[in-house]
Amino acid sequence: MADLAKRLLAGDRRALAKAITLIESTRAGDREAADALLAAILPATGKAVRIGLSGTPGAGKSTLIEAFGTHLTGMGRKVAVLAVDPSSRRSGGSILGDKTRMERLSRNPAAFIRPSPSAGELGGVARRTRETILAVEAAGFDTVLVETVGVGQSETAVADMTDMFVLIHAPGGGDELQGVKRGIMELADLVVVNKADGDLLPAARRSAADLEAALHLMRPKHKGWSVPVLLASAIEDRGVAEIWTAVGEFRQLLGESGIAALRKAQSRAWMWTDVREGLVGALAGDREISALAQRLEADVESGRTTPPQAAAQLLRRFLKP
Ligand SMILES: Nc1nc2c(ncn2[C@@H]2O[C@H](COP(=O)(O)OP(=O)(O)OP(=O)(O)O)[C@@H](O)[C@H]2O)c(=O)[nH]1
Ligand SMILES: [Mg+2]
Repeated sequence: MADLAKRLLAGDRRALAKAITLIESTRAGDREAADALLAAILPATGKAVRIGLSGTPGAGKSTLIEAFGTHLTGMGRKVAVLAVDPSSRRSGGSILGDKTRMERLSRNPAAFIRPSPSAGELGGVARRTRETILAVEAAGFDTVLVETVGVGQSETAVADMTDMFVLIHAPGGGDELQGVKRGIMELADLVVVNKADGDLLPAARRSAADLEAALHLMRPKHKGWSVPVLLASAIEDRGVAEIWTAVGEFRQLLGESGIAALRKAQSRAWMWTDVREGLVGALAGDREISALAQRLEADVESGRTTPPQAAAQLLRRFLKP
C-alpha cells in the first residue's frame, strides 16, 4: 500500500487507475486497503477546484465537459472527469458513448476520465466518487469535474462533494423549464444554456431569460452571489472561457476561507453519512435483528404496535444485546 501511495503521489496514471479500482471494489479486504491508502494520501488532497455539473439527459453535459476540459488543459490545467450515475440507465454501452463524446479529452495526457462505477445505490456510488476525488487530487489533478444526470437525488450528492455546482440546460420552451425541479435550481451556482447555436439560438436566449427570471425569485445560496446564466455551444466551442471566468469569480467571492468552510461542512456530513450507512448495514446484517424486524413489521402492519414503539424495541435490542 505504501508503494501504491508513493506512485500515486508521483502522478503515475497506472497507480491512479489501480487506486480507483481498489476504492470501487466491494471486497472486504480491499475496503481496508482503500481506507489505508486514503489515509496515506490525505495530506496531498484538497488542492483542486471541484466542480459538479448536472442537467437533464441529453442537455449536452458530456460534450460541454469535453469542450470545457479541453479549454482548461489548454491553459495548463490538469483535468479529471468523474461521473456519478447510480441509475441502471448507463450500461457498458453508454460509458463507451461518453468516451466517444469526450474523444479529444480522453486522448489528452493532461486529462483523466473515469466513467461512473457500475450502477449501484446512490450512497455507495457517491462515496466512491468522493474518494476518487481525493485520489485524483493526490495524483496532481488540479481541476475535478463531476458529471451527473439531473434525475433523482444524485445532483444533491454531487453538490455536496464539490465547491461549485453548474446546471446545464438545453434550449426549450416554458414547459421544459418547469421540468427543472426547483430543488435542483436551488443547488445551482451557475447556469449554462448549452446548444446556443444554429436554429436553437433564439430558443436558447428565451430559455436563458426564463431561467434568469426564475432564479431571481429564489433565495441566494451564497450571500453576495447572484447566479449567472450563460449561453454556450459545446459543439462550436463557444461560451466555454466564460464558464471558467465565472468559476474564478465565484471562488474569489467565497475566498479561500469560504471554500475551506464549505469543505469542512462537507467532511462532517460525509462522516455522518458513513455512520448512518454503517449502522443500517449492521442492522441489516444481523440475523437476530432481521428476524425481530420481520415480526415487528408484521405488528406494525396489523396495528398491534405503533411504528415508533417498534422502532424503539428494535433499537433497544440492537444497542444492548
Ligand atoms: N446543437 C448542439 N448539440 C449539442 C451540443 N452539445 C451537445 N449536443 C448534442 O446533444 C446530444 C447529447 O449530448 P451529450 O453530451 O451526450 O449529453 P449529456 O447531457 O451528457 O447526456 P447524458 O449523459 O446521456 O445525460 C448529442 O447528440 C450531442 O451531439 C451543442 O452545443 N449544440
Ligand atoms: Mg453524458
